[in-house]
Amino acid sequence: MILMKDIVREGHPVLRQVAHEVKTPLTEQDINIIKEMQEFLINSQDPELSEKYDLRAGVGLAAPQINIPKRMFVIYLEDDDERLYQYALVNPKIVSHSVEKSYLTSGEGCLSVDRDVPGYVLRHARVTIKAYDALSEKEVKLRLKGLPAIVFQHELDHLNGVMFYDHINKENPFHLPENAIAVEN
Ligand code: LHY
Ligand code: NI
Repeated sequence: MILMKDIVREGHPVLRQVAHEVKTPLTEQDINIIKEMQEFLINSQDPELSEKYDLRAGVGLAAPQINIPKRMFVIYLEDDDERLYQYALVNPKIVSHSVEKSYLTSGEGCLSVDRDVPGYVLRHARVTIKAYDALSEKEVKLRLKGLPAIVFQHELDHLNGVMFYDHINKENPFHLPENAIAVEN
């Protein structure tokens, strides 16, 4: 079972590495890693289990965050309409995206960052993704917007050694371009 002590924190070199492509279909070992990562997110959102194991609630987790430099991540998130976004994506790629940007009004955080970093993180408002989906064991094409699109881009960044605060404007952390879409979470 993955616990907070297993999640590497900023300063660890794996978080700055470009993660390796993964061979598909997955090995049993890779499937197990993905299952553990999904279990972590589900437990972290469960009031009793998160308290019992002292887990910080999360909606996304990338393999490099548990010191596995492979291109895979999991997302487990319910949106306002109670739609569940549950994905275990391998070798994900953005194949197209909107010109329009969006940002989380509360800023972003990260399970690998134990401090508050103020500022807006501008993301593509809409993305089209291709990936191997470990749940269906198929190549999938997804279109995401709103919070799921933001979480996807945050996790994809982890596969490329990028942290959310790399995107924050240094002179003016709360600077917004015209027409950026505000996303609440
Ligand atoms: N998890 C964050 C979490 O709280 C992801 C996230 C994404 C937070 C966007 C806020 C905005 O679930 C991670 O840090 N995973 O990498
Ligand atoms: Ni993160």
